[in-house]
Amino acid sequence: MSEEFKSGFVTIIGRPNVGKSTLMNHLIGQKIAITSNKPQTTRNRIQTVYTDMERGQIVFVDTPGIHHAKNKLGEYMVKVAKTSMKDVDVILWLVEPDTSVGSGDQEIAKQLSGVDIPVILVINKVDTVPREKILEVINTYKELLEFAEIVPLSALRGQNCDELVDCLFKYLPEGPMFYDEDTVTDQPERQIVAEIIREKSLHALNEEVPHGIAVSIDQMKKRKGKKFYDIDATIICERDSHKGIIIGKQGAMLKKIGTNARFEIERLLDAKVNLKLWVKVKKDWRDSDFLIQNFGYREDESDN
Ligand SMILES: Nc1nc2c(ncn2[C@@H]2O[C@H](COP(=O)(O)OP(=O)(O)OP(=O)(O)O)[C@@H](O)[C@H]2O)c(=O)[nH]1
Ligand SMILES: [Mg+2]
Repeated sequence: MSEEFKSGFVTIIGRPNVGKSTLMNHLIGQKIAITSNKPQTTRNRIQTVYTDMERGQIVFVDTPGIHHAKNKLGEYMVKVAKTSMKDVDVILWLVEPDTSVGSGDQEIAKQLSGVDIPVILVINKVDTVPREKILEVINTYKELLEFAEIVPLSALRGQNCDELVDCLFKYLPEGPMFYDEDTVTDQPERQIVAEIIREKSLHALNEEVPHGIAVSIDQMKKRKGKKFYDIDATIICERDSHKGIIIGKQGAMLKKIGTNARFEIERLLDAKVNLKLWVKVKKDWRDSDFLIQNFGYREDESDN
């Protein structure tokens, strides 16, 4: 270990769908957080660890997108994101490469103006705009807030991501290794499995259905002496009509979700998987404190 080993916490915040989870996955080189083209994909604080034995260790915190909450789950998610800005060494604020700053980003800028932690602005998705536009976006945001750095990149393509890591090490203090070299995330395997099933549901379903979905793992057992898991999971939705859509004609939709999820879970666990999926309706669960907590979205998780 070198003398100037650095370490610290870096939170990733921004509006929904700007690419926070995609960026974190790319930086650590592994898919831990689920992603989708639907806003409000991430619901919890997800911590991952990047270790460079020469330079240091970065603990990334992926957070739910900050939005105007319409139900209790949304309020919980926004609270998780806002709380994550406390007690960190660097804040990464991700935005779209857009010169018109919406009210959501204006609001985030206001919040950030009060913190004395270095804020790095990440202009993501630069692969979607011409080069000239990037400069304009930089200038637009410069007028909004003072940033420690501004880094344009593409999380999806991995463009300029190494530069971001270099930048981060500039702002991290000297410090110890918080986690051993092999630690990648604080997420239990069971939780990642549930999230993979939710991701495949998000990918397969349209309109309002995916937002009202939660996944619970009812059983996850490894067969003795074998690389084989039996997993029972339930997809919870908010209405009978949604249940019908999730199951699909002769079970086709549920089968598709199950097949896609199983494929990825097998890779994660490095084992064969027998996945059984069920669908249950819990009316308006996103507005029930009891059910929200029951599905693993707990206040105490937003406080640490
Ligand atoms: N073209 C392009 N698309 C990207 C890039 N980064 C992310 N995306 C896409 O943007 C969508 C949202 O990505 P996520 O990583 O789920 O976004 P998020 O900010 O975590 O979203 P929430 O969890 O809902 O707050 C996905 O379809 C990604 O593939 C990028 O650099 N370029
Ligand atoms: Mg996300």
